[in-house]
Amino acid sequence: MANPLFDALFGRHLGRETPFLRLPDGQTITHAAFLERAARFAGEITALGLQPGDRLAVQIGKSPDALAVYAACVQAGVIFLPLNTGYTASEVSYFVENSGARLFLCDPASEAEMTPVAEAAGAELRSLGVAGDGTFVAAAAHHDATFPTVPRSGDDLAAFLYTSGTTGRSKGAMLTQENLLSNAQTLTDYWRFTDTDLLLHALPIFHTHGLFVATNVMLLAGGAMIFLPKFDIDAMIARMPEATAMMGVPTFYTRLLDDPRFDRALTHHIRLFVSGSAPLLAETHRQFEARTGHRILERYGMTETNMNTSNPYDGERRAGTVGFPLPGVELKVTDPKTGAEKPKGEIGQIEVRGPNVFKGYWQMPEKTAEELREDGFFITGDLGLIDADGYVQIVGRNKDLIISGGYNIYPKEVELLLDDQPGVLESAVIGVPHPDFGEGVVGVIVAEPKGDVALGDLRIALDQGLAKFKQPKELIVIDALPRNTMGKVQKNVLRERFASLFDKNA
Ligand code: MLC
Ligand code: AMP
Repeated sequence: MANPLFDALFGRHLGRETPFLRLPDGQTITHAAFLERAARFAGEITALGLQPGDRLAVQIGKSPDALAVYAACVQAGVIFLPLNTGYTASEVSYFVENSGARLFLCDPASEAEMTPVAEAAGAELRSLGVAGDGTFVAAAAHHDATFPTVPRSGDDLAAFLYTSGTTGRSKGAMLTQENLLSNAQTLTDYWRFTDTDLLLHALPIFHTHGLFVATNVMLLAGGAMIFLPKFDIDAMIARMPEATAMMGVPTFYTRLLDDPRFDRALTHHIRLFVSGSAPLLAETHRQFEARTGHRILERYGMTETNMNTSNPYDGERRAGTVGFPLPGVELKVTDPKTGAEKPKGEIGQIEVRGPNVFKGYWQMPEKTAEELREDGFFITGDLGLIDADGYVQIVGRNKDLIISGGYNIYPKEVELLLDDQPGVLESAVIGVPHPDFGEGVVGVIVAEPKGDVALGDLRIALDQGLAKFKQPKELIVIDALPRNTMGKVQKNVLRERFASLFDKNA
C-alpha cells in the first residue's frame, strides 16, 4: 500500500548517502541519516498513541530535527501542524485547542509555560530543541531507525496551516497529500530543479513558503539545502557563492540590496532567485537586475492554495506581475458582487481552481462555503487583472490584511486586543509603506472621553497577547477615526494620513 507524499518526497531517498542539509557549522546531514531520525520520531509518535488522521502541533525552532518531525508525520499518517515560533502562549492555546491536537511539541525552554496550554487542550506535551535536545528526542532514541510507512491516499490530510481571518479568528486550512504533492511536482518542473541544485534556505519552516515550496521541491528534486536558522545578512553573504538557487520574501531582496557586499560576483553561481509571499516592488526587481544581472522570478501563492502563478523560467519575467497560472491551475478574475468573469485587463477578485486548492477550513463549514465555491473555485481575496499578454497582476486586496515581511496580520485581531484595554474607546490598525517590511503595522487609537491612554500599558498588553510581528510598530492617539456616511471607518484616509510614517526621508 502506498503513501504518495511520503513515497515521492522521502521514500525514494531511504538509505541514500547523498547530502540533504548543509548546516551553518559545516556539518552535512545525508538523506539516509535524516530519514533514520524521522523514522525514530514516527516510532515515538505512534508509541504516544497517535493514529493516522490525528494532529500533531509543533512550535519549535528551525533545525533538521524540526524538519524530521514533518517527515515523521507524513510517514505515520499524522497531520502536521506547524506554528509560528513568535506566537505567545495565549495564541498557541487557541491553535492547540481548536485543532484537537493529541500531541504538542514545544521548545524545551517553553515547557513550563506551555504545560497549562497543553493540559487545557487535552494534548500530550513533549519538547524538541534545536540542539537535538528535549524529551521527545530522548524518547525517540529508543525506537528503530526504520518505520513501516502508514498507507495513505492522495485525499488524506497531510497538514493543517492556520491562517488569520477577517473576524480575528484563525482558520485551520486543511491540506491533503495531493494538494502538496501536485504543487511540488509542478514547481519542480516549472523551475527546473534537479539533484544538482543547492538551495539557500533562510525562510521559516512553519509556513507554506519555507516548508512546502522550498523544502518539498528540494526533496522531490533530490537536491540539497543550505539550511540557515533564519535570515542573517552575514550568513547569507557567506553562503551565497555555493548555492544554485534562493527563495525569499521581498524583505530578503531589499536587505541584500542594502548591503554593499552583495554584487554580481557573489551571485555568479546562482541560476534562480524566487520571490513571493508579498508584492515585490518593480523597483526592487530592476535594482536587483542592475546589481547582479539576475531577473528575480516572482510567483504568487497562499496558504490555502500553495502556488497559483509564476513568472516563466525561460520567457520574460515581468516586474510588477506574478506571471501565468501554473500548469493545472485555473485562474479567473471575477466581479466581487456577481461572481461573473471579467474580461482581460479589468480588475476584479482572483479565483483559482486546481489540485493545489485545499479541502476547506477545519470545523468551519460556513467559512469554507464563503470562500470555496461548489464548483471548486477558491476566492482568494486578492484583487488583480490578467493583462493582454496573459500575465497576472495583483493590484490590491479585497480583505483587510497587512503583509509585513511576508507575515500576515489581520487588523481585526490587533484591534480587538487594543479596544479591550482601559482608556481605549476604539482603534483602527492599518498597514503603511515600510522600507524593510514592505508594510508596517500602525495602531491608531481614540481615547475614552476625558480619559487618557497609557501607551506603556498598551505595549505590555500587546506583548502578552500577540506575536511581535503583529504588534504595531507605532501607536498613535488621535481625536476621532474618520468615518463615511454609513459609519464605517475609512482606513484609506488613515493610510494616506500616515503614509510617510516610516519614510526616513520624509
Ligand atoms: C520580525 N519582526 C517583524 C517581522 N519579523 N515585524 C514585522 N514583520 C515581520 N515580518 C520583528 C522582530 O520581532 C523585531 O522586533 C523587529 O521586528 C526587527 O526584527 P529583525 O531582527 O529585523 O527581523 P528578522 O528576525 O530579521 O525577521 C525579518 C524577516 C522574517 C523578514 C527575515 O520576518 C522572515 O523570515 N519573514 C518571512 C516570512 C515568511 O516566510 N512568509 C511566508 C508565508 S507563506 P523587536 O521589537 O524585538 O526589535 C505565504 C504564501 C506564499 O505567504 O505565497 O508564500
Ligand atoms: P498567506 O495567507 O500567508 O498564505 O498569504 C497569502 C497572501 O499573500 C496572498 O493572498 C497574497 O495577498 C499575498 N501574496 C503572496 N504572494 C504574493 C505576490 N507575489 N505578490 C503579491 N502578493 C502576494
